[in-house]
Amino acid sequence: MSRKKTPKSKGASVPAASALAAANGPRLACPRTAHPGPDAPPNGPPQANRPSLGGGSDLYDVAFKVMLVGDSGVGKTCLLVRFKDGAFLAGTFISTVGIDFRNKVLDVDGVKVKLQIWDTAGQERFRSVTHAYYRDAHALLLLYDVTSKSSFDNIQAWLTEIQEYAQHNAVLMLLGNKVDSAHEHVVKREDGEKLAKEYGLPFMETSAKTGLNVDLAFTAIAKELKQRSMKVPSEPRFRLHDYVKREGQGNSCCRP
Ligand SMILES: Nc1nc2c(ncn2[C@@H]2O[C@H](COP(=O)(O)OP(=O)(O)O)[C@@H](O)[C@H]2O)c(=O)[nH]1
Ligand SMILES: [Mg+2]
Repeated sequence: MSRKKTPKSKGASVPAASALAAANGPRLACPRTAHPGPDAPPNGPPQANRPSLGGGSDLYDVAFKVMLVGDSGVGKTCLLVRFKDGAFLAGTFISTVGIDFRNKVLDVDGVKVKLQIWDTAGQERFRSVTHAYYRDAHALLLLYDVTSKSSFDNIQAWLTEIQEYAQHNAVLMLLGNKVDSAHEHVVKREDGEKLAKEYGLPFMETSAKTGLNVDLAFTAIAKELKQRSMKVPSEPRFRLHDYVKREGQGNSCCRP
């Protein structure tokens, strides 16, 4: 975590990743908005206590790194675009290459929390790029696609990776994305809930297309990280699992 009032950037891609661009053929993905300026550090992610980001005028009190992980095509980039820009546009030929990040500052109980969200490419060939970033992540959002059984089956492999490379106390959340989809939901909500329970993870179904539970997922992470970093004795303890269960729309607890 970093704690410094500093201007924010909109994000940047890592030079090493661009070298991989040629190897990554185009595929369907949601489009991104104008690409951010070259404010990423040359040798990996910004250090936690070093305000390495510039440009823009938003200030923050605390900053955290969040990683989006999961198979290719589950909707990581779309989820980030939905959260950052409130948009969903399908069918453009832009793909995530290696790793990329965007910043967003949230107001959490009067504290400005900057989330620096790292969007990874799920392809095997980029795994080595991604591994280097796990250790700096304060939180990881692990996605599968409710219309893809294989993306769900691979969650265990992703969890193994996370256990191996991420910090042991990183905040994790499991998200079943594309819940809006007209395609058959081959992964039922109950399957997601069961897996999440097995691993002690908070869980929600999301839609980058409609925005269902997208802001909530990031807000929940921001609240948890903020609470962990700024222990205010008078503040009631934030309980991530309870918050997600209570606030998540479409959760089985809240259906009629
Ligand atoms: N119906 C639906 N399609 C989605 C959703 N999220 C992503 N997609 C589509 O799934 C494809 C892959 O999305 P993308 O964000 O590139 O996946 P990534 O490889 O995990 O980053 C694109 O064609 C998106 O338009 C969603 O919530 N609902
Ligand atoms: Mg992507």
